[in-house]
Amino acid sequence: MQTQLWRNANVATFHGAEPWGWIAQGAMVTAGDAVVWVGALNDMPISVKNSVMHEHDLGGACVTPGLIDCHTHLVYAGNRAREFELRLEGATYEEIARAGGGIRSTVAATRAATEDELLTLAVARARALMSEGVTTIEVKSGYGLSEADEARMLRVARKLAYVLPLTIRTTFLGAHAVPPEFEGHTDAYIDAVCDWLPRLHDQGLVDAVDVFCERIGFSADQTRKVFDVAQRLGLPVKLHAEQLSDQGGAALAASFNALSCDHLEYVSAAGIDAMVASGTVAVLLPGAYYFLRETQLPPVVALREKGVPIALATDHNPGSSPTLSPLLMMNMACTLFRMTPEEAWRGFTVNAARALGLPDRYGQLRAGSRADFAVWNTDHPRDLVYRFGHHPLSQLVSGGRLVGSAE
Ligand code: DI6
Ligand code: FE
Repeated sequence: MQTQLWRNANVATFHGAEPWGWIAQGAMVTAGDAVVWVGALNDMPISVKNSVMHEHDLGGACVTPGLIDCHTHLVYAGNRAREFELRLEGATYEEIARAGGGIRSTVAATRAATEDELLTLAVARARALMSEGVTTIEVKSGYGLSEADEARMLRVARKLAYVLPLTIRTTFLGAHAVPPEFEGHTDAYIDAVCDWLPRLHDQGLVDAVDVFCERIGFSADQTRKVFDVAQRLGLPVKLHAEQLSDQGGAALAASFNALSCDHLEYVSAAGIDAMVASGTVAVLLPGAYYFLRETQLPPVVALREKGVPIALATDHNPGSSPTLSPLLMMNMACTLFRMTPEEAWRGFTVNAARALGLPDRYGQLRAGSRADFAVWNTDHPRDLVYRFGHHPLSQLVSGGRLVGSAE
């Protein structure tokens, strides 16, 4: 197991009481896939120093935990550029969905693709996320909408972790839309989803369960049916909640101790209180807010005042958030949602880890953490939130291995 010293760095650990968990003129020692020591170089214990076999001089660069994208729909085929034009001409996202476009058009393209084609497309997208420092990705199903097609999507997501040096968490989102063969039979479709879930779980394909709880998706009662099955199987739940309207989804999800409620533009005060009580993370998705030209802001001030942890994610998907830039999402979280740059960073690191129910070795840099980190061409991570459209990653380390560099 190689012990490596990464010195001459400013480290944002997101651990401890300091803003940013900041360590100026810091150094980090990794052994195998773990961080064994982080601190000011002068404080390094002699025993740690003596164990070092290899040194990297980072030249005063800034180091952060590897980013965690805790909400993506990364596996799909086709694109929805035409739908974008229709929306610019005046059609709304909901109108397009009700007319059979939207999610359903991506379902048709995804069903028509082979598993290898889906993997090739997803790998390219995952690489783009890695080029902005991502080392962990949550991937949802939801464009298959049959047992076999959902299984295929989840298998492709699992394969990503073999093809690329990433941690992948899969989420079953069978209840994303009603497929054409169940048109007009939403309750029967929910029964089918509840029937598939135990078998998908048996195949080791599911880490968590999600539902699109929305006027154009599924009701709170239908959501509860799916969550009941998840709970019986011991699977954690999360929810697409109150993106376009208040359906009481956040309170329902909280009653199942949901890991996260995502979107939340229309969440009520009661919904927030329920999330506080259950320790549920709020995942805000500025890409979808921006791309759908929404005007109802998520209640950042109330979430902050009540102490709800806030995570951010790309929500990468072809319909409402076709972005692969976590750094741009951080910038938008500040400009659009009035979050602080430090909050934005915590949203893609420590709080994103929590939103995925990952052990605390993810999303922070301290002794015992997984050695997932990014080295940036700047001296402070606030600089990466302020700029946009740059390519500031210098090196990416996943599980202690250098997996990408700008050189
Ligand atoms: N909310 C979203 O933002 C995506 N799914 C969801 O439930 C949109 C998915 C799509 O339009 O394809
Ligand atoms: Fe989503």
